[in-house]
Amino acid sequence: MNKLAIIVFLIPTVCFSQSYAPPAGQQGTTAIDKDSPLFTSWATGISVERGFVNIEDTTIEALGSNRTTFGDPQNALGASTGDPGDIVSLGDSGIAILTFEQPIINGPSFDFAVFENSFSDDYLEFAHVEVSSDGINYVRFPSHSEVQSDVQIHGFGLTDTRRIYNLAGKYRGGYGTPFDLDEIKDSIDIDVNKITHVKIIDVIGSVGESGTFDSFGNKINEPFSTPYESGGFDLEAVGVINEWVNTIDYESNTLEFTVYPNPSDGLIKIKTSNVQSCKIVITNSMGQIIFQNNYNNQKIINNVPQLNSGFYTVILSNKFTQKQQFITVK
Ligand SMILES: [Ca+2]
Ligand SMILES: [Ca+2]
Ligand SMILES: [Ca+2]
Repeated sequence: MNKLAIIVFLIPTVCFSQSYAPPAGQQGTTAIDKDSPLFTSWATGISVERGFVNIEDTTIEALGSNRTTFGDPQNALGASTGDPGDIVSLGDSGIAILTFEQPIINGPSFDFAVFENSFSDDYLEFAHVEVSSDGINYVRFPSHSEVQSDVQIHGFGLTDTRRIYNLAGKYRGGYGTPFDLDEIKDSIDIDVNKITHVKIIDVIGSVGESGTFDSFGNKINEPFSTPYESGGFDLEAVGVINEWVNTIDYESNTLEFTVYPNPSDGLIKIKTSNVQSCKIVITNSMGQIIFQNNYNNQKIINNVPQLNSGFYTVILSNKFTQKQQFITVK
């Protein structure tokens, strides 16, 4: 049973309870520290469509604009700094689309995490998270809010994060909210092993007409309105945990080596690119193998026995390709 199905199953009993992970630092949290070695890379590209300062009255302006203006979009690129000013403010229903050097894949457990800049564990602004493999078709992570939707949480109101599931902004600044592509692996519009775009969409926290919904049709009640230049979700960074590694190209493209000195007096060394595993075979001028050995992650190979004078072929190979060089021993 996937997690969504589990949530659906639990709903009748968990409504308005606190079903989900607690704040950063507490037992059972899913928050990931910005300095965690889990992160292998960070977003490298961004486009932002700013949302309104107040989507329910678009005549309201902050600093002369009815859309948010705080922070350069570039602030959301690169590693999370935990600096509350190192962000871009999305405004009501604002959108940021992040791209990456390598696609994100559905590896073990969580695959990426989104950082907001909240200064506390309970002043929380949320965003929906969607992913795409082509920049056209997006799939939204299933989310759940157990926060009541009768009384509006005001602009500086508080939220118990244990009532929130799969919305970015669940954790305070410096701690990423993680997402697991396994939850949407059956979606037909995306390839969860080749996620090229992550879209962050500010939740409109109003319990009125304009409000946005979780995956179960509940209005998501969060601080509203926030009529400031820095209103809405404040995107600080997106960190990648599981990224695509082109193993084949890596191995074949980097299969380079040098034999030195050449010519030699019979003692040679072989310098290889940092191949993960390779085999070295040395044949004499009659094609007879006079030396062979396997190596792992070895850059300098210096255990080749003394060679008698003559001509030799040094062959370096791995499971993808092979290359050779001719050497002379005087
Ligand atoms: Ca995963
Ligand atoms: Ca919002
Ligand atoms: Ca940042």
